Amino acid sequence: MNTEQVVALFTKGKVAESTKLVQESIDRGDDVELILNQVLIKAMEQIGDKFSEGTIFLPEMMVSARCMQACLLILKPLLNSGAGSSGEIVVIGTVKGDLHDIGKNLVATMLEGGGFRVFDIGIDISVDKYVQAAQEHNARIVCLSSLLTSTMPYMRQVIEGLRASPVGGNIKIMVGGAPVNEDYARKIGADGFAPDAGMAVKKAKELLGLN
Ligand code: B12
Repeated sequence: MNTEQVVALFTKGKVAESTKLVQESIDRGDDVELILNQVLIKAMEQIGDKFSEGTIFLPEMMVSARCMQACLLILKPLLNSGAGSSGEIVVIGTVKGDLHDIGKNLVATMLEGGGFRVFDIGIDISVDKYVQAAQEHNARIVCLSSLLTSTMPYMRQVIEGLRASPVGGNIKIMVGGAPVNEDYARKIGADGFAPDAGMAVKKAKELLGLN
């Protein structure tokens, strides 16, 4: 299985063939993290690039997302192998105006695998909803995801809203998503950033002084 094959299947919306390819790769004994990071996520990046170049359009991006989600369902139990439960509570969501959730879902899965209790509050989440969820679930960490340069600035508003809320003193805020980086995270006042779901688990533990 290689990235080009996956891009071709994904952009044609071939769900059954895509999942078959992933299953065969697992059955051959290929490393699950390699399948995820070196093939599937790379394929999604290339699909994004093709969209930017104008060689594919929104429908292809939409069917690709459907294929990716089906493949992740197969990988999920293998990624989420559990590494000792801290039981610390995380609230995670994608910020207002942004509907991308594949990366957020992966981060949630990996955090669960890392022993956290995760409340995924979905996509298009306003400041008020983050604050409400953080209070309701007594969260130690709140995670914000943004995939659009147009929704990144909203993360700052969420951070300010959370800090000003009654639970503000007690929570750590972690941000991520393809256009986000360490510098930006620091600039908007986040406690932490991670470039991918695996690193997100390490960062979450570090923020709470676990390990
Ligand atoms: C799939 C996809 C879609 C799907 C989303 C389906 C879904 N359910 O999520 C659909 C078709 C709906 C879509 C819509 C749009 N999209 Co889109 N999309 C993508 C694409 C191809 C892949 C994203 C993805 O799933 N990647 C795979 C996952 C696993 O990676 P990830 O999200 O980056 O997450 C990883 C890390 O970033 C990190 N992470 C993510 N969140 C968090 C959170 C925390 C706390 C931490 C620590 C880490 C972390 O960990 C993850 C796992 O390793 C990207 C291309 C790209 N390069 O990102 C474009 C892309 C993001 N989309 C883009 C655009 C423009 C759009 C639209 C505006 C298109 C349109 N004209 O309508 C709409 C916007 C809709 C909206 N309001 O949100 C642009 C954004 C450009 C920009 N400058 O902002 C991109 C970059 C494509 C491009 N190159 O032009 N899209």
